[in-house]
Amino acid sequence: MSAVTRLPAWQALQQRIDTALNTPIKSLFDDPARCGQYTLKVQNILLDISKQPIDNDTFGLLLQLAAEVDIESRREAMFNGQHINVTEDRAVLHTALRNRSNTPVYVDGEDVMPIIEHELKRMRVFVKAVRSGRWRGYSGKRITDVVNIGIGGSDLGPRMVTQALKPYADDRIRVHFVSNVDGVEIANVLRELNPERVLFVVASKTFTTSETMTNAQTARNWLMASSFDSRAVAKHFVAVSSNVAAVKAFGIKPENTFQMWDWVGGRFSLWSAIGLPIALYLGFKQFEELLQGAHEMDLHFRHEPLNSNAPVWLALTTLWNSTFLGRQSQAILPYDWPLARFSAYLQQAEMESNGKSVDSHGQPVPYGTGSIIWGQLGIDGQHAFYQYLHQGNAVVPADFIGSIESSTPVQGHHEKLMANFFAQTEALMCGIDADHVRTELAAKGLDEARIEQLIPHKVHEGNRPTNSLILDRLDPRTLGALIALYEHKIFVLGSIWDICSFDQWGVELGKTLAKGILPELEEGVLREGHDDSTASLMTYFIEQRRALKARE
Ligand code: G6Q
Repeated sequence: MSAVTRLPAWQALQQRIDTALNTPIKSLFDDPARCGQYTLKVQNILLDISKQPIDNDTFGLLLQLAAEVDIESRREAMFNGQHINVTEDRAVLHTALRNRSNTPVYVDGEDVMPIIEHELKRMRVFVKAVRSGRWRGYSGKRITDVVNIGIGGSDLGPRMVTQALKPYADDRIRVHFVSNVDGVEIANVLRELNPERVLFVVASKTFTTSETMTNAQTARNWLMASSFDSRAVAKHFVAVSSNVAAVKAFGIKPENTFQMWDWVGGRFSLWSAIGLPIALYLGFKQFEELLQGAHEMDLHFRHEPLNSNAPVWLALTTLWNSTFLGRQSQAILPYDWPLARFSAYLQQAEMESNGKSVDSHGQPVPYGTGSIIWGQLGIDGQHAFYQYLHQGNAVVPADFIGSIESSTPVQGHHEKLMANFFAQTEALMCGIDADHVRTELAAKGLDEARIEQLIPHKVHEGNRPTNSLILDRLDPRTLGALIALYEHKIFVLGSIWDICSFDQWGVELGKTLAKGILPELEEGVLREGHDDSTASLMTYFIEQRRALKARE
């Protein structure tokens, strides 16, 4: 038995599983206090967890469990720069990147705030130069397009945020993203652009990531083909990295290189210079608003008691559904078009962080950890996969996210959108029983035999858990808070599961194998040691490629 499963609250929670599975969620509302009790308003975000299979006793025990694993001390350890990323022996300080309180944050005895402020200042100056047109391309033309070249944590955050805050952008700068090593992506992006007016941001903490380096080289060649002068690189390339030497070797000058540090994890890095495309697209003031919103959520998370702490609440709903009730996936369903990429963003944040099966001491964990995160815009999902959510034989807890005010109001649209938000969460919880279906079909004049035949197909069992998050509006500050809310949720879950949420060793093996396989594909010669299946697929690929080339 692991240490956490021996805790009194964990043991008591196990005794609550049957009750939770056999109590209709809607019956919990017999308690008239429930709505108020399970709703929190933090900054511009209303969080309602009342539609969860969590009664007062269970919630009390979940909070007790959070206290028994000493979330408070773990939280302080993170904010105070202790090396909570134990396997990489690093601090985890994305919170310092958005610390707007003018207070020091120490890593190994050194206050990191001055270097953060310094880098922010450099970003501000650079963003102003580009957006004002003072920074010009090699032929003297102003920059109109920014292309971020990066992948994973160096792509998903800025890509999601720039889409989410599009209504706050002016038309000075367009922004594009290239992450995939499939040449189709970069070719599609470059086809639309004029090399004299493009700024490439090569975003890579390590500056060794093969996809990013390949794309950066292709972009460089594309620029050279138009400028015929390697000095043009200085006008059209900047980098964000912690590997200054590799950036220099690529040909980007130190003055065009923005720093990040080893205590910033890739998937938590949009608050650093990795957010440069966001600032270039929206202006630095809006970027600062994003930081401010996240900082305010940090203050809430750090100082609010567990029983009124939004990230803790969100984490406990997932813990209960996944680890105790065995629901392995979770859907993220925004009813706010700008959040179209939010579930893709959270997919990395949660799954790379908490997709672990050993605890911080390297022992196998005997309970379910990180959920499978998936989703897309709710309205589109309704016409695609909601059938499964309502009547599939696995229960998928879902977070619904909507806003009071649309960031781009269009007459007659927003109420229709939100009517669906409320309808779906109501339907998922309340369902519709056989009597209801019978009455409905009888009213339509169907005969009894047909009615009985249809009933099992039309019954919705309901009892499907959802959280509702309602934002005042999706502005930069609120988005910052929303992202930070989920980041801290991930931290709380990792702390309870006692796993290291800040490493990602599981992505290494495939990368290493790909490095070995590349020369085999290029040279067309297989080395020993592949399993039979992979060897025969590679042989097929090599032969087909040879045949293709022979035909060219
Ligand atoms: C995130 C991961 C990973 C990383 C990418 C890109 O937490 O570490 O997604 O961001 O692999 O790495 P580089 O920024 O080093 O290119």
